[in-house]
This record gives sequence, C-alpha cells and structure tokens, in this order.
Amino acid sequence: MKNHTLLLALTFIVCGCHKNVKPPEPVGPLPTKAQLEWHRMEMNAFVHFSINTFTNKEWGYGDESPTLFNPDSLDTDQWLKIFKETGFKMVILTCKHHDGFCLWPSQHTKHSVASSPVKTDIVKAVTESAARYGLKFGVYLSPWDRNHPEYGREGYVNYYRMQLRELFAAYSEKQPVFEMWFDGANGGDGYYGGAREKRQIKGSTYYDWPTTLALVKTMQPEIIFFSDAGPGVRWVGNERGEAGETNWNTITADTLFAGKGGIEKLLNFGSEDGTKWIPAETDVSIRPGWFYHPEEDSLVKSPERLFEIYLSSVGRGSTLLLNIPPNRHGKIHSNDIAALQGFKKILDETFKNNLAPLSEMNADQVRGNNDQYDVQNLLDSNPETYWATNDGVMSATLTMEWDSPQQIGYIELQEPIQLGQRIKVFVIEAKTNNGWEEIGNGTTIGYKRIIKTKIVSADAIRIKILDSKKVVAITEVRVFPKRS
Ligand code: FUL
Ligand code: CA
Repeated sequence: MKNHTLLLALTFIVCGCHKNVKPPEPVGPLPTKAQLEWHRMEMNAFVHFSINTFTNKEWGYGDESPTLFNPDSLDTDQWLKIFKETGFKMVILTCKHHDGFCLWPSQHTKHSVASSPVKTDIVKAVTESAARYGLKFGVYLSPWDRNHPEYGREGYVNYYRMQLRELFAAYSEKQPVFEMWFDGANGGDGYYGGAREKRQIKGSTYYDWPTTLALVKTMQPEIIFFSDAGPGVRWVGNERGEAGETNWNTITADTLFAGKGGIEKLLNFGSEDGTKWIPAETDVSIRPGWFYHPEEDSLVKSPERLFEIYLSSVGRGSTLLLNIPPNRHGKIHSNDIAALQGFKKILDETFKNNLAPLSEMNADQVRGNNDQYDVQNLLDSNPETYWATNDGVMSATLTMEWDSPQQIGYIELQEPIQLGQRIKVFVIEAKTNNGWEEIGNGTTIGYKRIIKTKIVSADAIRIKILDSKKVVAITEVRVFPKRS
C-alpha cells in the first residue's frame, strides 16, 4: 500500500466516513413542501385597506357608501417597494373585510371599488406590484360580511365561494395565491342588505369549510390556509406579536374551528403530540389598529419594539405577519416607513457578525462518527445538512471555543424540520472567569430559535440539548455579539 493510500484508509477507519450511516428517522407529522417554504419566508406583510380607512373605523357596519373609498394618490408600488426593502416575502391583502366592501370589481355585488370614484382594481394593482418586487401574494376574504343580505343563510356561502372562484380566476395566473386568510370574527349585528339586525351563525358548521377548501385546492393545490385550526397554518392565539416560548408546530386540529373561543393557549403553544403539522403565524399590527387612523400616526411601533416582536415571533419558531396599513391617500405613511427602515437596520446590525465559524466547534457525539452528521453542517447555511446523534441518544452537548473572549448577545438555533420537530429542552452555558455559567435556556427550537443571552464575556460556550423526542438533530447554529 502506498503511503497516501494507507493514510486515506486510516482516516476512514478513524472517522468512519467510509460508512454510509442511515439518516435519523423523522419524528411525528412533517411539513409539506409549501409549509417548509412558508417557514423559510420568516416575515410577511399584512395590508388592511378598505372603506374603514376613510370612515376611521376598525369594523365597518356594512352600510357605508362605496363612494367613500377615494384614495387620491394610490401607489401600490410604494407599499411593495418598502416591504421588499425591509425584508418581507409576501403581502396578504384584505380583499374584503367584515363590512363586505370588495377591493376588486366583483361581478357578484355592487359593493365594490367599481362603485367608488377611483374605480381602481386594488387587488390587481397589488398583485402586479407584488410581482414587480418579487413578493408572494395572499388573500384575506372575510367570511363575516355585514353588507350581504343573505349572510347567515345558505345563499351567502355560495356567494362567498363564487367570489373565491372569481378572485382565483382573475389574479392567480400571474401571481399564484400562496396563502389564504380566514379570520375568526363571525356573526353579530350588521346592515345585511338593509335588514339592520343581529345574525348569529353556528361557527362549527355554517361555512362548511371542507367544501370551500376543496374548491380552492382545485384552483390552487399548494395553497396554505390560515385559520385558528389551519389546515395550513394556525393563529398564534394573540395579536401582541408573541408566539409561545414553547412552540410546537404540531397540533391536533380535529375539534378546532375558526372563531372557537378559549383555545388561545393551545394555539400559542401547540401540542407536543399533535397529529398535524400546523405551525403558528404571528399576526400583529405596526399601529394599535389594523386600519389606518390619523390619530395613531404618533403610535407607530418603534424599531426597537418591532425588533422585540421579531424575537418573540421569528425567534420562537413562528412566522411574523406584520400589518402595515396604507392611509387615505393610498400610501404608507412616512412614520411607518421610518419604523420599518429602523427595524431593518437593527436586524442587519444585530445579525451581521456570526462568531460561530470563528470558533473551534465540537460535539460530544456525532452520528456513526460520520462526517455526514458532523458539526460543520451547522455552519453551511444549508437546511438539508445537520449535526445528529446516534439512535437512542436524546441529549448531547455542542461546545464552541474562541481564541479570545467574546461578548455574546444572541444565539440562533435551527432544527432540520423537514424531519419533524424534536428538541424539547436545552440550556446554554458560557465559560467565564467564574467557571461555567448558564446564560440562556429554552424548550422547543423548531424552524428557528433566537435566545437573547445574559450578556457575558466568554471564551467558550456550550449548548446542551437535554431532551429530544428522538435523536438530536440541529441544522444551524449562529452566535452574535451583544448589540452596541
Ligand atoms: C380579526 C379581525 O376582526 C380584525 O379586524 C383584523 O382583520 C384581524 C387581523 O383579524 O379577526
Ligand atoms: Ca446545515
């Protein structure tokens, strides 16, 4: 044997890289391709724009005259440009809110932009701007309709379905509808074609959602449905921008439906043993209200506050759906633009210098002792590669050491969720002058978990995975310095 062949053979024996080690088994329900894509988008923009913008209301009664809808310098490119520049990947538009006013010229009602002075098809304008700026498009079509005479009766459900057919036929060719949003506000008083009365519906059965979802799937097979119960993504259970500290992407949805009360905690945490992959989407507004109100111009959330919301949504394995409502001119107000730009600046600065690749990284165990599952997989920004342990090993420690002390501020962890969600609890320790000290901990990780650590100067840290549903598997680790 020649020397280098011998060396190669020895290397293989020592590190075991010649063996093709079986990948870890997936655990529990798995995300679909579209759900995986949704996780990786991280931040999406929500747009509430309608007749309420002009009447200064949050919930229109349904008797508002369409002539009130009159933006004098509508510019959907302006919206999409700022969304794009500040990191959003999709825009979801209120094509119809509870007042029933349609932002496109629907054939099935007069209560639409066609009866307004501007006549502009806002849905079309937004899909075109979204295509121009490379954002995906999503539809919010409120099931509750306080304008329609048939609301509460069978005829309305047919109307709702005809509108979906109309929307998908008209707008999905250029820009497929990626997400469909059904809110949970349902029934109550309204105009209802002049009846002006209270109409209650039975939330669990009235809309017959399975039939509607099946219809939409014939037009858009990969679509993600948002509702309290999914089936694509679930509501996070609050409108404060807070995903659960423990956030399972899985939940048992069989008894849930949009508008069912008392399930906020369940939606917030998910269920460790849930039977379906239905991750939480965190919807929150940049202002106190969902629609634009001039008196809230001074109440736009600050860049710092938006960063905190980012940490409690994306940083807890959820996706952020941030509402940014255009004003009566049909533009995003300069205060909101400034807040978004400031927020983007904080994100860029905080997550600029990853210290992990500068460290010497070691794990107490690598699956099959094989390169395929080694710690370098944590540094390649490739979600397909990961560090994993041997079958039966549900706890493991990853250590990072630097030549000189570092000021640690944030640690970001990611699981290879294409294999399900598994990590249950972990702690992070730093080696300081006082020895090993805990600087952070958490339960679930999921798609992404960002821990704001107790700030210390340390020349080593270790991440201890204490328990996992099956073998430990992590795809990425990033370490960032504290913010100056
Ligand atoms: C809720 C609605 O009632 C609010 O007006 C808003 O659209 C929010 C996003 O969903 O259910
Ligand atoms: Ca990786």
